[in-house]
This record gives sequence, structure tokens and C-alpha cells, in this order.
Amino acid sequence: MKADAQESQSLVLIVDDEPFIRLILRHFLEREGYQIAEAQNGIEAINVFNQLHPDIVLLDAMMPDMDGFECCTQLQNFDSSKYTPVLMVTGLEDQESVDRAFEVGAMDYVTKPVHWAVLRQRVKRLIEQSQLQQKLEAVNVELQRLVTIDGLTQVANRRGFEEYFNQEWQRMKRDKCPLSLILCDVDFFKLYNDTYGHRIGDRCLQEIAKALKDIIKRPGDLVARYGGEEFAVILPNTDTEGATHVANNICHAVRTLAIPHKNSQVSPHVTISAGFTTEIPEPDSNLEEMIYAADRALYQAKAAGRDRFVQ
Ligand code: GH3
Ligand code: MG
Ligand code: MG
Ligand code: MG
Repeated sequence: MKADAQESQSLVLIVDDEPFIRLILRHFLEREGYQIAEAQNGIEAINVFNQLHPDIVLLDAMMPDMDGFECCTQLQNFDSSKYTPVLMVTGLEDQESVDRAFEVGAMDYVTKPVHWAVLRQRVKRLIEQSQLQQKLEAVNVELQRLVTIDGLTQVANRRGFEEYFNQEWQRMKRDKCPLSLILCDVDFFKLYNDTYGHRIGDRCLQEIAKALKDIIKRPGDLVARYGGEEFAVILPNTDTEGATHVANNICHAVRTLAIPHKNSQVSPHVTISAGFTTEIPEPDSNLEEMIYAADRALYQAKAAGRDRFVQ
């Protein structure tokens, strides 16, 4: 429908070496409510495309300097062309040309002389399809994000942790760089819930997560909720000295929140214990073992009196 195109004012790039063809295409499509840009060969089409990012390209095949097939091939190299359909509008009717057009990335093909009623529908449908595809992609990206985020604390969840740790483990192995992992566990948190209730317990976890996010800001570092009241911090390209610094900051930051915990056996406030490990992953070493080592260190921090970190 005409109104649709007018509302969104989609931009059509018409590429044809014949001025008369450009003129009648422009005339017809403007009447349908589209905005129009023009180019008279493939080279010009690529320039205009990169400047204006049209919603669709109507592309002639036979043109001097750069023909439609070459132009279509080159357009596929641009990220911004991912959702821009190319509709070939050409006098070539042979099978080889049709095959070639689709092979180089055209989404559809119409022959000259143009059948206006058909062209009108093709242009409309191609633009709608590409808009729908863009929306779906955006939803998909958001879904991917949501499945790796913890709903309560908004840091990465266990799945996000596993994906990222796996990825960074492989990367550090390839680059022969140190990877550090800190596991943290809130002290006497069962008692906290018993004392203040589960809702206040939830809020406490949110505050701790926020405090961790506030201090762990280096690009590439990741804070995750590893389990109920356990957090994990992944520090790529970080040696023992760096991890010691961060682990110390974590304990300090939680202490500084000064969240009352009157039944804690170590402090009148909520505290956290941490265990960390640093290694340059070897070809034959195992990622699970690194997690296990951090967990052992955490256990030692608990055994040594809590509110501290151990390597
Ligand atoms: P420790 O110092 O040895 O770590 O003692 P703890 O009491 O923290 O350890 P324990 O593992 O016995 O208890 C963990 C508690 O964390 C029990 C559980 O109810 C609580 N918890 C786990 N997930 C959540 C959550 O999402 N919200 C709240 N409020 N509590 C949680
Ligand atoms: Mg031509
Ligand atoms: Mg625990
Ligand atoms: Mg605990």
C-alpha cells in the first residue's frame, strides 16, 4: 500500500546507465511514496550506497565501468549491506544471467520492460522482509543477552560465566598469557537470611553484585553470579599480583558496604571470603581443575576465619 511506504519514507537507490530508465523508475516509485537516490554505474552506486544506506537497491546489469554483477558482489562486502536487498532490474533474460545475479547476492530479479504492478509488490515485499529480519536479529541479540544474565543481580549468570571462562581460557592458552579466577562466597549468609529474611537477603546479594561491578571495570573482566551467594570474577591477562589486588579490593568493598549482620561470627557487618588462582593455561591442562583450585583456596579462606582471600 502506498501509505506504508510514505510513512516510513524508505529510500530506493536506482542504478541504471540509461537516464530515461532512471527517470521513469523514479517517477513511478516517487508516486508510491519512496525517496529516491540515483547512480549511473556500479562505482557510483557503491559510493551512494555508503553515503546514504538505502533500504533497497534496484540494480541494472549491463552498465559501463562496473556492471551490476560486479557491483552486487562488492556490495556484499559491506556490513551495512547485510539487510539491504538488491533487486536486479535488467533486460537480460537468459538463465546464466539470472543464475549469476542470485549467486552474487541479488534477492530478486525482474526483467525489462518493467511490469509496474509486479515491481511495486516486489519492492514493497523486499523492504518489509529486510525490516522484519532486522527486528528478528535485534530480538535474538537481546535473547542471547538475557539467557546469560542473572535476573536478581544483573551480572552474568552461571551460563554466562561458563561461556566466557571457556572462551578466555582458550584465548589465554593460545596467547600464553595468565588468566586469573576469583571465587567469592558471602560469609554466614544462611544466618543472614535466618536473621533478616530472604527478601532482605536478596537485596544484600544485589548490593554486593553492584559493589563488585563498580570495582571490576577493566574491559575484558567479568563478574558472574556463580551460585546462590557465590560470585566469580574472571580476569584475563592478569597475573597473581593483579588478582591479589582485585581480591583484596573485593573483600574491602563488601566490608565498606557496612551491611549490618548482627549474627555473623566474624564482623557486625556482611563480609565475603575469596579464593583465587592464576595460571597460564597449558595445552594439556584442564579448565575444570582451575575452577577446582580456586574453590580449594576459597575453602581455605573460610577455614582461616573468613572475611579474607587466599591464593
Ligand atoms: P559460609 O560462611 O560458610 O559460606 O556460610 P553460609 O551460611 O553462607 O553458607 P551456606 O552454604 O550454608 O548457606 C548459603 C545460603 O545462601 C543458604 C541459602 O539460603 C542462601 N542463598 C542462596 N541463594 C540465595 C538467594 O538467591 N537469595 C537469598 N536470599 N539467599 C540465598
Ligand atoms: Mg544498462
Ligand atoms: Mg556458598
Ligand atoms: Mg556462604
